[in-house]
Amino acid sequence: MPPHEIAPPPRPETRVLLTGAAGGVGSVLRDGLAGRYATFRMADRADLGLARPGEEVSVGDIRDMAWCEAITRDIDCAVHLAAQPVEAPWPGILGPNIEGCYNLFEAARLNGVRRVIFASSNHAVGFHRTDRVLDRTSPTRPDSRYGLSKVFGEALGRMYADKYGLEVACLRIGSMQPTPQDRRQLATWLSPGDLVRMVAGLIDAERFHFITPYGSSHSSTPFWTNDDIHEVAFDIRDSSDAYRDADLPALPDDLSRRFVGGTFCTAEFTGDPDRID
Ligand code: 15L
Repeated sequence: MPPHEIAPPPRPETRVLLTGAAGGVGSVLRDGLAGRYATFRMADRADLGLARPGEEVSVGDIRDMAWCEAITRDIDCAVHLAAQPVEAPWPGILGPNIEGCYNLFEAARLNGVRRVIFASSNHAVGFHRTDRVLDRTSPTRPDSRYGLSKVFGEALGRMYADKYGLEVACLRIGSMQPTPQDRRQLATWLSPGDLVRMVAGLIDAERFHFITPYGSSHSSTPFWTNDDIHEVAFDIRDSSDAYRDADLPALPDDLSRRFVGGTFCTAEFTGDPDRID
């Protein structure tokens, strides 16, 4: 059995780009989506090693517009992961997550790429309370400069969908880990297999305009629901409930437990938690 059991693609002729292919999420997708599509182009600033069978490989910087134009050429669907992946001082966010994200969407438009799947994050909605269940109508509430950059990417995607007709999915990834690492992740955990199946579902979907699905496996204590997203039928098979009785650490304080973004919310926090409804 392949590492992540998954149905064959309805359109194997699809040409797919994966930016950030050397990262944690990217490596899982590189393995899990291998062999599915006519073109499978890996792009990263880090070493990607030799191209594997059926792959193309390109090393460059997402801040470089010429490179972005080169990697999006002859592509139907760009899966855009390349980014600073956690909170950082502003200059570390600005280059890859703002300028780089713009470059990728603009290069995709110039090259006639039909669909972009943008790796957004739960930190785009991190300052929502954990005692509510979010859906696609919930407003963004970034919990960090990193979360703010994901809101930027989502707004950029919305503009490219509405103005230029790109199909855009912003997958608000929870916590992609082999297993949940703490009690918060009983709500946010996304198994590697479900990640692969979700992204494959987004690549293979017949059509959508702009969607912001949440990326997590099943949970009986969810922070969000995808019930209202009818365009894409996700094949989610794993559940964090299998780890509910495990000896997982709780987050360190009340504040980080109160909000979806956990410790991303408490870092640098000088606000008044009771004013955040
Ligand atoms: C993210 O967006 C980060 O990229 C990842 O490192 C984790 O912090 C994850 O969110 C999470 O919230 O667990």
